[in-house]
Amino acid sequence: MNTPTLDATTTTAPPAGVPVVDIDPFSDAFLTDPYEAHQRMREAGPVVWIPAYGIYACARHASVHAVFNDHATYISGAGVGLANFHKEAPFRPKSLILEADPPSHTKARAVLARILSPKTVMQIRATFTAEAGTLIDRLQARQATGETIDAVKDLAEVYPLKVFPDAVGVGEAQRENLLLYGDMIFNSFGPRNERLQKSAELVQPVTAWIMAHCQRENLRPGGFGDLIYQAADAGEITHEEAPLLVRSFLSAGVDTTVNGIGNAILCLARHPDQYAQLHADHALARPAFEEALRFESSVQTFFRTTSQDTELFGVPIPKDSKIVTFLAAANRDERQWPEPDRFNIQRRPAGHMAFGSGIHGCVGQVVARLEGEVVLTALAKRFSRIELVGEPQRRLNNTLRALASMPVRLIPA
Ligand code: OVV
Repeated sequence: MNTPTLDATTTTAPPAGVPVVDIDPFSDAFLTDPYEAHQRMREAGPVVWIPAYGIYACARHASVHAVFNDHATYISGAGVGLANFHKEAPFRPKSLILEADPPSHTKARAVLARILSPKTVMQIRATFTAEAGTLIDRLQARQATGETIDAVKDLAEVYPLKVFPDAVGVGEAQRENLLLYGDMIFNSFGPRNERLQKSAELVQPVTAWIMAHCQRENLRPGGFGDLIYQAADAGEITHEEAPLLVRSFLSAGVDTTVNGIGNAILCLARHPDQYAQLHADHALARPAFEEALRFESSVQTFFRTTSQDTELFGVPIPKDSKIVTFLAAANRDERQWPEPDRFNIQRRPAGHMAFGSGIHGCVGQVVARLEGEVVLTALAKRFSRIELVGEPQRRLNNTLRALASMPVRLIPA
């Protein structure tokens, strides 16, 4: 299970009083099927020790929730990946929201929260709905000519790559760059393994494109990106901070929803009884997407760093320790959910950790939910079944539960 990494990880002696779980959460085997290892960690205790990286880990819902809701003890400013920015320089300028703590986080958060508000969702809903319908009509027509549709490449990647950059105000050309960038960013929260090195090589030629699209002159007036510059005009943030906040949209806004939608479609394809309920009642689109987020969380892990010596569920943790939280494991904790390994769209999984929790809880979640809802609604309206016609392929990522391809047959109603 412990595949060697390119990291010079010295196995640190386990601190006393912490159960040791000997896993490598960034190995191919773990990322392909993490659920058994999640169970082992949850069983071992609320806080465990992973010797391969010398880190603490939380896999239970209660301990993940506790960490996220004590942002003063479990800080983000030292990075939310394995790297401790107190000990090594961040590989890119730190995100002003993700990798920040109050008070600076508060200001950035307020600007993004206003731009990505429920009021914004009311304004973009009609467009997002129409785009989902148009795309899926086109897929149905292509399928009618005998083509096999790939629910990842033709749908889960295409839809967010259309609507979200449109809303941010990024031009149409070379948008696929955002997928490469997202893959690299989410790999960068893990160790410097081969996976990160490969995606970093692939992204190298697109970095200049990403940075250029953080600049005001390349953002459509009135789009989410331009609204950040308007906040700078109003003095809420500085003009130097604006491009970095746009970068957060481009980092976090595509690969997350691509895989949220992909995972949801896979759940529904593998559970035809659940899809049948959705087909019969389109109002289940939203709860179905929510349940898919719980069942196959797009973002599997985030780290925090202790700002002081502390104790978590009786486990002493020294200052400046790294703690990995397994959002996806919390979402299947039998202490929290009845029959956690059952995908059930009638469940109302309030309190799931797929968007995190506390002051860093996903600021884009209303937009993510909108995308998931309208795609699942458009599918439910047109098709009575989604059949897998080939084995879905995973795209292994250090942080994301991601898919590379999923050949399907969409059965018209
Ligand atoms: C939630 C998230 C993921 C990746 C990047 C960022 C945020 C960012 O702010 O750059």
